[in-house]
Amino acid sequence: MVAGDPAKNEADNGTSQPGWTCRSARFVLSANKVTQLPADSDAEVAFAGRSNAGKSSVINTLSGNAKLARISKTPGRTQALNCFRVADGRYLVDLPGYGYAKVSHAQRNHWHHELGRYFGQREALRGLLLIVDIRRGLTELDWQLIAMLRERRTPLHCLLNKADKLASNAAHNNLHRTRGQLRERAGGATVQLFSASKRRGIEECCAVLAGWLA
Ligand SMILES: Nc1nc2c(ncn2[C@@H]2O[C@H](COP(=O)(O)OP(=O)(O)OP(=O)(O)O)[C@@H](O)[C@H]2O)c(=O)[nH]1
Ligand SMILES: [Mg+2]
Repeated sequence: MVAGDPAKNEADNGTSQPGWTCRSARFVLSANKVTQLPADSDAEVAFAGRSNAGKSSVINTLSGNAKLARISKTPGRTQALNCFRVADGRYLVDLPGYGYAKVSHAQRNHWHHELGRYFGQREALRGLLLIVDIRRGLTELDWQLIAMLRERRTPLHCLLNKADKLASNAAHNNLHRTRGQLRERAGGATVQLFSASKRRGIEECCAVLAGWLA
């Protein structure tokens, strides 16, 4: 995709944004440490959330490439900071999930340390996409992450993923409840319904990402 080419962007089936599109995402690198990521002077959006919430699936759905990020039925699949380039100096970063009990102590300590460093120091981080399983809602570990984001004043957008698993009424009830919780505890955070499997919510999500990485 040519950045800023309106003709090509228009043909992009609703995932287009000025200057770049999620569909141009290409794998760049897999980092075991924050220091291995692209230059901190660039701009990126991180995809975070509990293990198995669907972070990697969301990246694949937004990019229109089912094989871009590895997904798995088993929680704990992503064990790296996986970086995808959408435009010059613009990246999406798929983070390892948290909250999976069967990860080894060494792994958990490693990622606790690296994610603490990432959220504490990463200047390139322009916004966080928090992926939540709609059936589970926001959990204590999510709130800890939200608190870190508030401290550094980084925007947050929450996807209630796997919306296809609930009837429409139940999904909307969860959306309203989560919106209320975020209003109370997370200032300007926004939230939407999403389904990676049914490709639902793509336009709304891409518009948020485009705003952050403009
Ligand atoms: N029904 C349904 N299943 C989904 C959806 N999104 C993801 N899944 C499934 O949920 C499981 C986990 O998906 P992943 O994308 O690997 O989850 P993850 O958050 O990246 O997991 P970790 O890398 O372990 O942190 C897979 O079996 C996906 O097929 C969705 O919108 N609907
Ligand atoms: Mg993953």
